Amino acid sequence: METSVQSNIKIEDDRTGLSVETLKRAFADNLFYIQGKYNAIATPNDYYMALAYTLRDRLLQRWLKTVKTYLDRDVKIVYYLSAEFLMGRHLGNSLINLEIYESVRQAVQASGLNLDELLEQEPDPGLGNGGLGRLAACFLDSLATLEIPAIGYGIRYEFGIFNQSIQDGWQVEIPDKWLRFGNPWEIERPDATVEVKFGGHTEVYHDDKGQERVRWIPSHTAIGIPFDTPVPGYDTNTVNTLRLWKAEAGDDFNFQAFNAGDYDGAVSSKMRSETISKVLYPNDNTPQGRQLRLEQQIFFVSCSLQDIIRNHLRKYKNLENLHETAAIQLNDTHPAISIAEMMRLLLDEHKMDWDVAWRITQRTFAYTNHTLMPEALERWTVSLFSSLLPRHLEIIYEINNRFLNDVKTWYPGDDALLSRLSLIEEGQEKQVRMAHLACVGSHSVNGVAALHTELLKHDVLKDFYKLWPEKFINKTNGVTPRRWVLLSNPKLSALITAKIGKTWLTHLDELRKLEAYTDDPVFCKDWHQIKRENKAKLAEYIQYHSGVEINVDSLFDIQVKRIHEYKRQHLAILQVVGLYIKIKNNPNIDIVPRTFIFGGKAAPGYFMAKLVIKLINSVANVVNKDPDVRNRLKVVFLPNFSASLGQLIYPAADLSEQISTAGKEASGTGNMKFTMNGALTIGTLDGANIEIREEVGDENFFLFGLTTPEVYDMKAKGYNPQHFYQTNPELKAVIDRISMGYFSSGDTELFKPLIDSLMYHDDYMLFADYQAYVDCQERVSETYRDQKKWTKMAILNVARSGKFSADRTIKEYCDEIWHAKPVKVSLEEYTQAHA
Ligand code: B1H
Repeated sequence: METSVQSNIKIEDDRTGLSVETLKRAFADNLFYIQGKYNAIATPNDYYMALAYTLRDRLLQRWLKTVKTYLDRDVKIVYYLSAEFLMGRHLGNSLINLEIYESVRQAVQASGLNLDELLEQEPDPGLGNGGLGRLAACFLDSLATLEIPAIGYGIRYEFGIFNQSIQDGWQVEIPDKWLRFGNPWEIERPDATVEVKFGGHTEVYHDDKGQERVRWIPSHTAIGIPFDTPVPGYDTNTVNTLRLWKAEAGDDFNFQAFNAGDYDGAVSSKMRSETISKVLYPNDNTPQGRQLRLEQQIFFVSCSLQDIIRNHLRKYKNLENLHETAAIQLNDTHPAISIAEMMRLLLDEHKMDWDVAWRITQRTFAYTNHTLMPEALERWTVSLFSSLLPRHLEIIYEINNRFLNDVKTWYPGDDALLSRLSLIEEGQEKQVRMAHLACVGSHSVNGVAALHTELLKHDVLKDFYKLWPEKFINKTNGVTPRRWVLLSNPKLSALITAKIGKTWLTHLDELRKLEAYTDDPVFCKDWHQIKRENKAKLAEYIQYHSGVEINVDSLFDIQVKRIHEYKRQHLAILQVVGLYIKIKNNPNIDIVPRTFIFGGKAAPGYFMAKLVIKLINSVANVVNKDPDVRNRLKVVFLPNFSASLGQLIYPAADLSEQISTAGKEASGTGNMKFTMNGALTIGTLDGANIEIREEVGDENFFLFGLTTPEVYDMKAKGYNPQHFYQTNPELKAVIDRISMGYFSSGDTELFKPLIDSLMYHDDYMLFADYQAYVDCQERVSETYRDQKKWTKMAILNVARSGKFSADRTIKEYCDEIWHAKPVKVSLEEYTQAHA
């Protein structure tokens, strides 16, 4: 087969050709010339690497042509700044997006190998914690697919999110050495290195025009080396770039100290720089206020902004039109120091006047908020700022002065308003409020689901909303159907494509056409059969990795996400204990067999979350072994939940658990992945659940629990969890069972912190929602008894999930925030120019 790319070369090139024969030859060639191996001594990793390079070659011509197109033409580029990019494995995704999965499978098979096994060799690049990092990755996929010029900027962590193992029921963290065998997907660009300053002091001086300016004399520097990874779009020539920065010691490596015999001193300052990009902070929804974390933030922000400015100046004379060529999105406040850094670059390095610099900055930046959790709002002490980033602190004070002066003229005499809005929080220790910096310095502030944005406007950021209502906008999250349906669930995808063609992959709304088949018995039978096969595959994995045998025909009830009290994994486990007690009290009770599957990591320093994992495993240990249960109830904790495990799990789910306390989950994105793969949701009116229910229909969604206003109300009136414990005998029995040590070999101390927190505080209102949840689960079971009805509901969930494509989300960002337009990348010209 010849592609249009080669139409004027004629002979298929081994680096670009897509025929099975060429792929097979290229694969063998890469094994020999890159891995330096031949078949008899090649390891599975060698084969994976050889195949990865075969794919990378095929991406490269599109990639370089994309870069060239953006350089040659007047295009607006979207820069997505994020401390996290949870990209997932690259190989499978490249096969999908280049649409060569089948040819490569054949080429690999013809070489006597199995593609699935090679795909499993790839380490999952875990450069993120959870939803926020994965959202950044889905956005890059959609940006490339929609042919929007875009670059993702972040940190090339040497160690990503830890690997989780479970020992004696407890989480144990294992370092993630993901770069151990090399990374075939990245290209180092040492020629594009930049320098970042830290510490020291500032000085005022007068420039040639006699104007007062500030100079920053740092105490030390680090350098950032970019590593580029291609981001291919689906069914397009566009291949965008993810540019991640690695930190190294600057040129100020102290040779004098070294020569004078102070080896330790010289080496330790070098190590200090290299430490910056060593490891991802493993917290989700609770930032760590450590100096190194702030160093990471300024490091990748400064590298990225300098890179953006350098590239802009290569094309244009000056920076005054920067906002016309660049849209910079801040993924939460982690890169919010950008506002001060951009001002510093424009003022100090590019000698711009304040007003011009500020106008450009505000027009360039936009900020996405991802959480309402009060503890997650980043603040840095003024003392840390002044020692690490003295110039940035001055700029922040100046921004604040000017801002508060404006507020004074708009709302004279309202001192309380001033102190609420200030970028500086007064108190025992003064702190810089990063969300305020981001709001003031951006032209757009968005939440990630409708409810979340409303709560931002009327609660967390209400004072800013009062000043600038036009800045606030909602952008409900989405996920890419390429990775999360086509790659993860090939059988369902084939069934869908057989009925409605393949356009749904880029126009997910077309899934609506499936509604016509809900009463087609053959289609429904195929659908059910595919779900069963996906469940069998997961069951096999569980059996292999956890030794638990599960009933494929039981209801697979799944909750996978970071472990957090607000997400309420412990509510699910309380309900499991309730069910278990019912069976114990009446061993012949007629219940629908269920398998409860949990997965997720706890932040290493989050004791309560780790105790929840221990509780799940302890309940599993008792329930799974109890002969009275007779396999009608199984509990599994799947260790090391990750993007790649997600690809196995979402397609196998019957029921998706989305049970956070109303008003706490900003959006959720796992909820969308489950829905797209035909799971029904049991959930609260929180985050994007609300919109999922709106789309799929009330009758196809299992809703329970307090609403956000009810949660606020109950708290305001003085919530007393004891009341629920005392008045609900089932709940009491559950709590007592755990307290008495039933799941901890008689140890009554083990789960006491968890039980006490529920009994005396219950911040997330599990007790208030307990009965509603149990009753709702009963409705789930009754519905599951009617498999035909269940399948119909599942089909309708998929058919109506189109809104949750990240393509829809990105189109909205492009139209309403970035004002960015698609740019076609043509390979024809490339071939001619190249030939
Ligand atoms: C989300 C985070 C987060 N919100 C701080 N906030 C972090 C905050 O390392 N830190 O300091 C890391 C992560 N993550 C999630 O974002 C929300 O909880 C989800 O509801 C949402 O779907 C997701 C994407 O918007």
